[in-house]
Formats: sequence, structure tokens, C-alpha cells
Amino acid sequence: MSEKQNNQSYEEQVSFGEDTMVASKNETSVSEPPMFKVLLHNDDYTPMDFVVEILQNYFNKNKEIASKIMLDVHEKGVGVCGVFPFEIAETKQALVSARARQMDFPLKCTMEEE
Ligand code: TYC
Repeated sequence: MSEKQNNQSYEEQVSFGEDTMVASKNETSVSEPPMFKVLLHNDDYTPMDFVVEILQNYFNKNKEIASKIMLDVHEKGVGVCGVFPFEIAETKQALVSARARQMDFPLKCTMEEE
């Protein structure tokens, strides 16, 4: 099936003895929900250990993978923590931003549609 919405209509013939009924059907299949990347941005002040903890606690990464993602963000400026439906991405972004603010770190977390 194509990624976009796919409307199909078709007719079915049903026979009862000599009578024939024609049933029309409109079928609508909906597309997958849009997905959103949650991004972490590099800065000069947020401690590396804190970023690794964020990736472990909010994005279910183990320490090794979390460290790799953190270093990737540190070197490249931005990196993907995970991809989620809108409300989950929004919640994670809000929780991470609130936690960073609570600790007085400037860590920036954003989301963007895939
Ligand atoms: N650049 C930070 C440092 O050297 C570490 C860091 C990594 C900060 C990733 C933010 O998203 C980030 N302490």
C-alpha cells in the first residue's frame, strides 16, 4: 500500500436465485501517523555525564549507546535521541527540558517531523 491515503471503491455482486444485488462500498485506509525525531543540541556547559543520564533515563539507551550518542552530539552539534509519535516526542522533550532547567544546564532539546 502507498504511504499516502488510499481510497478505493468497488462493487460486489451477490446473487439470490434470480435476483442480483449490487453492493457498493467505499473503503478508506488511513496512513501511518507522522513521526517526530527528538533532538539534543550541543552546548559548552552541560556536563557529559548529565547528557548520558538523560539518554538512559528518558530514551531507554544503555550506557554504551548513550555515551556514543552524547559524543556524536558533542562533535557534530546535534543528534537524534529517538523517533516517536507526536505526543510522546512532545512529552519527552518537555521532561528533558524541565530536568535540564532544574539543574541549571542550558541543554537544548527539540523535535522535528521526520
Ligand atoms: N559539549 C558538552 C561538554 O563538553 C557535552 C554535551 C554533549 C552537551 C551533548 C550537550 O547535547 C549535548 N561538556
